[in-house]
This record gives sequence, structure tokens and C-alpha cells, in this order.
Amino acid sequence: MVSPHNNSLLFKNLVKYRKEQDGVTSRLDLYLIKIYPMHLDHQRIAEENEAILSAHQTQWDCFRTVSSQSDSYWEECITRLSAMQIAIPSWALGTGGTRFGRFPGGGEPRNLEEKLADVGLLHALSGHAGAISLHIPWDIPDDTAAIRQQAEELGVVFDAVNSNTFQDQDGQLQSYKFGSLSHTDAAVRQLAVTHNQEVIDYGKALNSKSITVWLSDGANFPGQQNFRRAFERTLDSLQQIYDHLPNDWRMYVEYKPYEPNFYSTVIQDWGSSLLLASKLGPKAYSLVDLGHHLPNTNIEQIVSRLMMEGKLGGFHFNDSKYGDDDLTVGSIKPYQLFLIFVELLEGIASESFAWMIDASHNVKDPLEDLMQSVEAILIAYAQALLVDRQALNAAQEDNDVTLCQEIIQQAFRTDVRPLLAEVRRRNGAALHPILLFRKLQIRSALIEERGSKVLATGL
Ligand SMILES: [Mn+2]
Repeated sequence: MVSPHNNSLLFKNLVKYRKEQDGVTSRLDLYLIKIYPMHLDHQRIAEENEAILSAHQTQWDCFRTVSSQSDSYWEECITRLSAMQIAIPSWALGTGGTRFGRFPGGGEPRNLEEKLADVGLLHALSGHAGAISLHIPWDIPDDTAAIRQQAEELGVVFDAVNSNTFQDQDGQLQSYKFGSLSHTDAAVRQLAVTHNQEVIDYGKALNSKSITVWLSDGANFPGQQNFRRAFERTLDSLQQIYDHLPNDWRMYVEYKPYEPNFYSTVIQDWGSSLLLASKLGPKAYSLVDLGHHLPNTNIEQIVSRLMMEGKLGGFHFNDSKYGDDDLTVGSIKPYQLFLIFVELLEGIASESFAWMIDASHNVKDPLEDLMQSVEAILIAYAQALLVDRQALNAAQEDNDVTLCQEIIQQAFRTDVRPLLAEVRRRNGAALHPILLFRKLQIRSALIEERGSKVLATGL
């Protein structure tokens, strides 16, 4: 959890710096006074909670009365939910876009420090956003020690680092136009391998413990690429990256059926991902991005199968109607998200997974959107905790199909929001994060500080 830092060095230094620049009452002072303490000071949040505490208490009491579970049952739920920390991707803190356009709303983070500050804010408000996932080369730190200190003060750790071989960078000698780790030209493959190894090195300096590899490699047309050779070259390249991993690191291999290539991708599905992870070794795992499946795929069954093999590494949470839509988690298919957590709970106590959001925000405030995503994940997790496992197992063994459905849906149809608010209250977070974000006019202050026409680096 975030620890209170009323007298944080960071805060003092920033105020001092600004006073030297501009005098006492600049806009940045406003930003610091209004926002920075929000990252760090639970006292302020507790005061704001106080105003809506009695309404919360009524709902929480009612929730427990209706549930007829013991207090110790709820205490255990609260402990498990409190531990849930979700990594916020640095590239999702700004407005996303499509190939048709981008409509930034202003106040977006302009550099890594501001991205980290935004995640700190999300963490202070929600209590569940205690990690950030960086994308290299967009997020290369200028001063690693300072970035680590800032993260520590905000109670944020560095989750998986992400490589980028789906774009050419300025001055790059070879091109990824026809692939990276799978490319026919050994020099291009070497460039991509070296980049991934460097990403691991950046991650090591920040105390990250994992790298996620997503490849855009594939083909747009039948006959363009030899499937087998492309896969073998990819395996060979990944092996070189894998060999660069420190002992306590993990590699996550992401899969995706199409886009940007539309006929085939080299790592198109969980089968290919599992095959690669198995061949690479014990530090390699599959990563499930919810948007990287064809419509109606039974993702929860894939989760079960990967867990059975000990090869489920983590998630990129988002939601979609048609493809890799990258919409707010739980906005389209909350039942699917719940069913995934039902499967996950078979192994969640004994295994550790990487929980990440991988979404894009085109029409909502990115921070509000992320708060909604965090809440949706917690709702699904809490509902899955409510499933009566013993009764479900017995009903499954008896082939009592009706009862199976009743048990599952009893949990799904429970409104767990009072429980989640109670978890936040106990951890010093906001009873209602979005409400407080709006009440304190944080976006307006961010726009005043950072400007209305800024574009964060990212997807
Ligand atoms: Mn992803």
C-alpha cells in the first residue's frame, strides 16, 4: 500500500524548484498543492471519504446482512482483494487514437516523470494501481536513480518492460517492414534481438522482473511467408533474448491472430505461444491479451489450459466487441471477465501472475477510463471469490447442470461494489475514486500545468 509521505522529499524539492523559478503562486504550485499531496497524503483522501462515509457504511452493512456470511469470511476476502495490484501501461495514460485520428483531451503526461506521477495518482485514489509497465524506447529514463526514487515515494513498482519491434525508429539502419525476430535477413533479426536485450537491461536498472514480447511479424498475403521457417527463426531469436534474462526474470510471449498483418501472424494463438514458451524454458510464459482472440473464443478455457501446464504468465486486460478494440475492461463483456477469474481462482493462491491493463482511450479521460478498468477487474475478482467452489464441484460431479449455472450466476449477479469500497477505505484510498477525481478537478489542474495540446508517447 502507499505509505503517507506528508513531508516527502520529492514534494518539497518540486515546490522549492518552482519557487526559485517563478515566485510563490504559479500554476505549478497549484498543481503541486492540489495534486502532488494527493499522490502521497492519505489524510486528504480520508477527509474526503468522511463526507460520504455514512452512506458507504449503510451499504456495507446491508451487503453483509444480505450475504449471511461470517465476518471472518469477509475479512479473508478483503485481505485477498487488498493484495491485488494491477500494472498501468505507460502508453495508456494519454489519449489513444485510431488510424483515422486522435483527439487528445489535454493535460497528458509529457515525460516519464509525469507518467509515473499519473500512476501514483491512480494508485492513491484506487489502492490497486501500484505498478507501471514501461515501453522502450518511449520510456527510457534520463536519470534512473531519480525515477526509482519517485516510484518508491509513490508506492509504485516497475512491472514488465515492453519491447518495440513493430515500428522503425529514427535513424534505424534496417527496417522491420517485413518482420523483426522472424525476418529473413539475419541482420534485421540481430537488431531486434539486441533491442530486446537492451530493454531487459533498462528493466534491470529499474528493478523490473519481466519482459513482454509482442511481435507484429506475419504476412499480409498467402504465399508471402514460409510458416515453418518464420516460426523457427522466431524461436531462435527469442532464445537469444531468453538467454539474456537474469535468473529471477520472466519472459511473457504474447499472441495475436491478426493486425497489423491480416493473413497470418507468426505467433497467432495460444498454441504457438505455449509451444515457444515450452521450448524456451522455465522462465518463459504465455501472456493472454483479452483482445487478441477471434470473436467468441472461449478465453476462460484457454486460461484453464495454460494454467494446467504451468505456463500462464499474465494478462493484458481490455475489452472488445469485434477485434483488438482495446476498450475499457468490463465495458462490453463483464461476464467473460468474471468467468476468466473463476478459472484463475483454481490457481491464484499458489501462482503469481502479471496483471496489466492494455487499453486505449479515444473518447474518455484516460485516467477515468483506467479507474473504470481497475474497478472492473476488482469486481470480477471479488465476484469469482464468492463462487461456492465446493457446491460447484459437487454439482459438476452430479451433472446437475441447472445448479451449476445457478451457483455461477449467483456470484456474478452479486453487487460487490460496497465490498470494494470497503477495501479501498481500509487501504487509505478513495471510497469513490472517479467522484473524487472530478470533485478535485484534477484534469483541469493537469491541463493548466501541462497544457491542452500535448501528446503522450504511446499507442
Ligand atoms: Mn497487449
